[in-house]
Amino acid sequence: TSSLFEVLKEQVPLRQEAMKKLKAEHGNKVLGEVTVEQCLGGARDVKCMLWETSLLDAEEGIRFRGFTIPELQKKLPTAVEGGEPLPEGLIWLLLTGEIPTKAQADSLTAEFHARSKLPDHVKAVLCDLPKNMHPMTQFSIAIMAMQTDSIFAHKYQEGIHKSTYWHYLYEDMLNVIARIPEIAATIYRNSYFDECLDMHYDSSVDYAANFARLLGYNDPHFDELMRLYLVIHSDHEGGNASAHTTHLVGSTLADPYLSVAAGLNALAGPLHGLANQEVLGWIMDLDEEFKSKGLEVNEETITKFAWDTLNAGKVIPGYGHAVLRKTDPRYSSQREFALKHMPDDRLFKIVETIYQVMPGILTQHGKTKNPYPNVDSHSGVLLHHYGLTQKNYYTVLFGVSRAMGVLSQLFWDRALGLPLERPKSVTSEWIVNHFKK
Ligand code: FCX
Repeated sequence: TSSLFEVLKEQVPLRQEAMKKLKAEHGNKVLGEVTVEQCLGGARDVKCMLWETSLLDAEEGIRFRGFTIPELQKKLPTAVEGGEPLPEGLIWLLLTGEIPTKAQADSLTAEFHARSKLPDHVKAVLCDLPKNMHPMTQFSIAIMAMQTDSIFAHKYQEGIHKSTYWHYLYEDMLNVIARIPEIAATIYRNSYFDECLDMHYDSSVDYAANFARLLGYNDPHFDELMRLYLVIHSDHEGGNASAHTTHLVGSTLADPYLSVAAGLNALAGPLHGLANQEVLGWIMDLDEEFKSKGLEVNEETITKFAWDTLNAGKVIPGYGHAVLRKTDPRYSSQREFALKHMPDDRLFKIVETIYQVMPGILTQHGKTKNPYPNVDSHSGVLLHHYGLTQKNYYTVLFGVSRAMGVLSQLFWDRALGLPLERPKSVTSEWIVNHFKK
C-alpha cells in the first residue's frame, strides 16, 4: 500500500505538466463574460477560479472529484459494513482524485492520531477564553494560536525554493486536520460543561469516532452521524465564502493556519455556515410560539410563522442557495439518515413538514432564486436528537469538516504554483464612464 505522501509525490509533477499544457492549449480562450449585474451582485457564476477537489452543478449538487454523495456512500471505505463513509477516505479522494482502499484510509487514521498533540499554549488559550464567547470565535482564535507550529511559515523564513512549498503544506495540512478535533471538543466541553483539560482521546478508533469521544459521546449511531457529517460538509467547490477566503488568503503564501482561520471566519457568517445554528433557533422559536398557545406545529402554523419571518425582513435560514437550484443532496443524505435512524423524532417531523410547505411559500414570496433547502436545514435536528443541543456550537462542526476540503485544495494551490489572487475592481463611476457613447 502506498502512503498518501508517496501517491501525491508521484502526482505532483504530472499535474504540474498537465497544468502547463492546459495553459498552452487553452490559455487565451474565453470562459465567459461578466455583466455589470454580476459585478454588482457578488460575482455569481463568474468563472474565474481554479478548484480541483469538487465541482457543483446547480441542479444535481456537489460532486467530490467526480463522485456524488450517494456514490461516495457506496465506494468509500467505512467503519461498519454498509455504513457511512470514513472522512479519512474522503480526504484521500479529495487530495489524490482516487478512491482509497480501506488500508489506505486506515493509514490516514493512524497518521492523524500520530499528529494530534495540541501545543500546550493552545489548550491554555482555549481554557482562558470567556465561556460566553461564540464557539466560532474561539475556534478561529485557537487555530491562530496554533500557527506557532506552522512548518511552512518557519521554512519560508529560512528561505526555501518554491518547488518545495507543497512538502511543507502537506505537513501543515495533516497537522491542522489532526488537531482540529481536540480544539473543537475543548471548545465544546469548556463552554458547556466547564471542563477544559481532560479529554478522552481514543486512538483505537477512527477520526470521527474519536472526535465523538472527545465531545463526550459514546454511541455508534452518533459515530456514524459524525462520519456522514464530516464527509458532506467538507467541500462545495471554490466560490463559497469559506473556501474562497481560505484560497485567497493562502494565495499570499500565508500559511495554512492563517488561511484556514480566515476561512472559518467566513463560515461564521449567518448567510453561510452559521445558518445551521439559525435553523435550529428558528425551529425552536416556532415550536415555542405554538406550544405556548396550545397549537400544533403543522403545515398551517409553519406557513404563518414563515410569513411572519419574511414580513419582518428576515431570511428563512436553511433555504435558498447562491448556486444550487434544487434540493441540496447534502440535505437529502441527512434526511435519509434521519429516516433510517430516527424516523419518529419530533423535530425531524417538523423539518419534514417545513420541507413540504417552504418551497411553495418562498416561490410565492417571489424573491429567492432557489426555494429549496440547503445543507444547514437538516443538520441541527440530527445533532439535537443525540443530545448535542447547544446550537451555537453547530458551525464549529461544519468548520471541522470544511477544513478538510479547503486544505486539500490549498495543497494543490501550492503544488501547482497558483499565483496571488487579485481580481480587478472598478468604481461605479468607472462603469458609467465605460458605457458612455
Ligand atoms: N429567505 C428569504 N429570502 C431569501 C432567501 C430565504 N431563505 N434566500 C434568498 N432570499 C432573497 C435574498 O435575500 C434576495 O433578496 P433581496 O433581493 O431583497 O436582496 C433575493 O431572495 C435573491 O436572492 P438569491 O439570488 O436567491 O440568493 P443569493 O445568492 O443572494 O443568496 C443565500 C444565497 C444562501 C445567502 C440566501 O439564499 C439566504 O440568505 N438563505 C438563508 C441563509 C442560509 O440558509 N444560508 C446557508 C447557505 C449554504 F448552504 C451555506 O453556505 O451553508
